[in-house]
Amino acid sequence: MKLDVVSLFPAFVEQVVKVGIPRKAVESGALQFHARDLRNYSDGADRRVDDRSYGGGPGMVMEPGPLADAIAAAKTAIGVEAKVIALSPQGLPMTQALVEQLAAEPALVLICGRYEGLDERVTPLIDFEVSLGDFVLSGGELAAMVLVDAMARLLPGVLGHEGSAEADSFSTGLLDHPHYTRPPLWRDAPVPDVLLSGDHAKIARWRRKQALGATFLKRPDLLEKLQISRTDAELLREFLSEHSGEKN
Ligand code: 9D3
Repeated sequence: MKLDVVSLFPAFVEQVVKVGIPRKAVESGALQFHARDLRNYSDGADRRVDDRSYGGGPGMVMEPGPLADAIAAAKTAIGVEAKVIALSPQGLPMTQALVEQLAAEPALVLICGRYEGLDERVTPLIDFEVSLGDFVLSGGELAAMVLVDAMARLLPGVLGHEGSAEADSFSTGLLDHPHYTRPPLWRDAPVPDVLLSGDHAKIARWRRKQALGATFLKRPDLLEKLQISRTDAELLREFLSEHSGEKN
């Protein structure tokens, strides 16, 4: 996939592909990434890309001209049909389903807003807006970096089986089960016997039960969206009877 990110802080946005899985995605060729400096598309010698808001009020607005030119340059550089996505507080909430849909695109142009937002007249250039959620950031850069990270791990060949996407929380619709590693006894806390048993069917059943229980306790909203099977309902009953009287 090809990504071009338009921002006033391209050196910041670039950091997302300097580490971890997004870096691997670039190194393997699964991801072609470019951070584009919006200031290079300023129409003044001052490199300004914002101006005061018509109608008054505090805060600056991003001018349409530099944004339009930067988007056009990004599309030319990409060379194939690319969707344009603005990261904005007004956008669709970012979910795994949306990330999966976007990761399947051949190319995307991501627009990071600053100040109060973009001049409304650039909306015809934008396919849709994406938000990280209902809290206030100082700009779109971190949201773009989150989206890049979440997409990179879904690109073909990027993850080995250590993260096969279908085992992911939110792909199953449940929270993850607990994990344990050595030592088998640590500060009086043992690893559950079942995990040392070598009985893979029993382990899978235990993990499913823990995932259902954790989701019930911490994210009941996720459970309500799911069609609970009879075996899952039984596993959840077991979990609750085994955990009655616990704080968490
Ligand atoms: C005075 C009105 N502002 C505060 C509510 C509006 C406002 C404009 C621009 C608030 C935040 C921003 C900058 N935020 C983003 O660009 C942004 C964002 C966010 O703030 N929260 C969640 N997701 C995103 S994606 C981009």
